[in-house]
Amino acid sequence: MRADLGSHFVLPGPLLAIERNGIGHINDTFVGTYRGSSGNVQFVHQRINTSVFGNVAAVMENIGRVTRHVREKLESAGVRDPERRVLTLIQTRAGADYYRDEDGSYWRTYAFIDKSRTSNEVRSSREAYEIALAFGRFATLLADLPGGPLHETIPAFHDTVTRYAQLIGAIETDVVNRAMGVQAEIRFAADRDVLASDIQSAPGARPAHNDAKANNVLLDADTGEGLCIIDLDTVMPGSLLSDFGDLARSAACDTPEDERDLEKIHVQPERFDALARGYAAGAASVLISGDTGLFVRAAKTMTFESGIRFLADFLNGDRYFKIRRAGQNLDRARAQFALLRSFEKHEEDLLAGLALV
Ligand code: ADP
Ligand code: GN1
Ligand code: MG
Repeated sequence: MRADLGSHFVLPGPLLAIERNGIGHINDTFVGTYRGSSGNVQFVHQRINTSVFGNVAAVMENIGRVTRHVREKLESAGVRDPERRVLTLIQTRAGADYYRDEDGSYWRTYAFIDKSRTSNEVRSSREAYEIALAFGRFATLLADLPGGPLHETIPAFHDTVTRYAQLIGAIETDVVNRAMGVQAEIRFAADRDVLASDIQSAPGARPAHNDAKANNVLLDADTGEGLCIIDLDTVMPGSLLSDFGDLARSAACDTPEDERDLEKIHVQPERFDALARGYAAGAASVLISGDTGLFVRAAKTMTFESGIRFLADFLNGDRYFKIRRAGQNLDRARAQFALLRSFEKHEEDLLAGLALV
């Protein structure tokens, strides 16, 4: 990040420090510390990944609409600390929500939400509940978003049939000669492509988050409460069941997404129950009858979809998801497939638990 980036946004000055945050797989995130009139203030600067998001204006229009709508609703409901419960876009000096620099990179800036943390590996059922409740409430807050449908920022994003076809394309092209080494994974996926008939079409298109994994919620560092939903690039028409499925694949077990010891990857039924209860409580007014009964199917579908996306990216030479070591996308795919096996094994138990939600 260039040191003068902040000068293009309405920020206090001068810049004292920049730190990189390495969590996400897509964008480049930095935290800038600035000297304000009453102490130091931090902001999040994000470079938007334009190979993933071809239409930055559409992404930013969606985020602007969603964050302003949520902010208004929180304020009119008299909720405490609204500025900690929704992202706040900082405007550029020209009055826009994003800035294009001299190199052609696109940047946005958010107010930094202090005393918060994200959880990559969920620590407890209570934490799982809080994360799910926050995503459920977010769905409720978006239900009456005015102004027509949001832009579709990535076409067919959770269309599992298309995702499977993309995997087949990657196998056939085999640009980096990796297909021979992953025959077992390819067979595993082929045996399960029935999942491609699926949850996405069930409730009809409505505003959804579409990247509802556990670490896209900021938790209050002191109380553990789910505070703020982040990573809004894919907020667009979708399915709440996809969102629940993403939550379940990322928070119903306590291993990292790229865990290499597959023996360690198990669904924890009490975590899954906590996620189902939390999501159902937060989204009670927007879930339709029968949705909760599809939560296990949603979890399996999204775990499968994530696995085939990681596998396809491995075959394509790791061009989409950032990797920090060779083979990481293959490890991620294998871990998702192990998790899918575990969902299959526990299916009856999980369904029985859902009857109580
Ligand atoms: P990516 O799209 O790359 O996943 P995210 O938008 O999820 O990027 O942000 C990456 C990380 O940056 C988050 O996991 C979180 O730790 C931190 N972060 C993002 N926005 C904020 C914010 N407004 N306040 C505090 N931390 C933030
Ligand atoms: C990406 O940006 P991040 O890391 O929250 C991806 C999701 C995947 C996820 C897998 C735009 O999310 O779809 O489920 O990685 N985001 C995009 O961890 O493709
Ligand atoms: Mg993220």
